[in-house]
Amino acid sequence: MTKAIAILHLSDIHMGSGFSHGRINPKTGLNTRLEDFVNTLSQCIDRAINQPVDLVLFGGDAFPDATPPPYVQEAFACQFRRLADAKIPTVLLVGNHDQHSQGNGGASLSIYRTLAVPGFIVGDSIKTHRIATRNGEIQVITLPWLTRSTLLTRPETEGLSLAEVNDLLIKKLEPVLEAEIRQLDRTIPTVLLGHLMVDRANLGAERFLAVGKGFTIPISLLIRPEFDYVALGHVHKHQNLNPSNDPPIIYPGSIERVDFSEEKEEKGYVSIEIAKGKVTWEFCPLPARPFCTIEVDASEKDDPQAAILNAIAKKKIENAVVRLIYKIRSEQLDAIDNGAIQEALKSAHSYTIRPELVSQLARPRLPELGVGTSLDPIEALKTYLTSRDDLKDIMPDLLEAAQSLLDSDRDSWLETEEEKGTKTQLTLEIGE
Ligand SMILES: [Mn+2]
Repeated sequence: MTKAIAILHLSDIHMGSGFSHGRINPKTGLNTRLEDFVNTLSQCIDRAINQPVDLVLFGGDAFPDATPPPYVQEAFACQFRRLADAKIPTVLLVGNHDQHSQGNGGASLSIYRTLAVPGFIVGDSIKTHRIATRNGEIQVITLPWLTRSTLLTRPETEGLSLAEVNDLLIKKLEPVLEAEIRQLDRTIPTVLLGHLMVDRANLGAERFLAVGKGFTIPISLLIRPEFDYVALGHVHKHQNLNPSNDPPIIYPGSIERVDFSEEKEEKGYVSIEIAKGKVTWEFCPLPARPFCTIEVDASEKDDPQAAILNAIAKKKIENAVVRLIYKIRSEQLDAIDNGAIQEALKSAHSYTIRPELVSQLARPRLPELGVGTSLDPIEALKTYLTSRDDLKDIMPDLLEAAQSLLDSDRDSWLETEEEKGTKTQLTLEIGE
């Protein structure tokens, strides 16, 4: 009977994001959301040290981007350093948010290799790492977020549609992965650690968060008898893509809610026991801060204020990040007492209030987009984006993504210009 190796698998930390959902803690001077992320991460690390586990696998996306402010990097490093102190081997996989996309800028996590942190491995290439743990050896194949520049040259993709580029990438990836699989030691357990979008994944929040930069991997590439466990990152909603568990193909999901799209998702990490040919895993929930959306249509109510207060009273808002969205008619504006609404929301951790005027919703907000004017979809999108100052930075990417969608005959999540630095959001919620 061989000993089992205990692994803690976590992913998508995104430390430093969502500051708009927090406030400054007067005691520390830090945004409370940074403190939340540090708190949940520290609970993962506590578990790893207290159990103790033999190996920690991080599935990628440490920060919102590759150049986080120093104090955010430090907060992250302080937690992972505890693993190094406890002599727990750790693999840090590079996700799409960790890659610097301007040229060959490296990744935010590469510093851990540069500093030669004992026991730390940075997974920024497709490679097999043989790791000696307290309970035996294990091999981990790292498969970081792939961009088309990883596997393809520019001339190869010239003139190809997005779908064709996607297919070509998969064709290139297959033999590379196969080569790693061929040289595996069949006598010790094997984990594939990948930051990727699997075609079977239920997108959850990443759909809104990062966009479809990059391509989709068919699950058949991951269901291999050579793998005892497939540890994934990228999708923020926890899920097992292979319920028959041969092998388990697991997204642990993010450890904290990054935005409101994750409101209803449970957050946590995965604890694994692995021996060659035998694996068990368990999702371990983390006390992530709750998010709460309160939507009220008060436009048909005699007493809109009472309707809004009622809706607030029905929800558990204590210590939650709350957003109140209510609809009223412009004639009802005088009946709204903002002070009283704010008082009712006082126990929330933070809140935003968004009134929507029904009469205003009924007619187009941009005259250029009104009835009787005909615009092609791109012109219409341009007009809309020009009116949105907050989207100005990503406007070129959005237009390009929209054009690609129009050009391709099927939905494709592949971007056309990998060199673009900004994160494009393909799923534009008009009116959001
Ligand atoms: Mn990601």
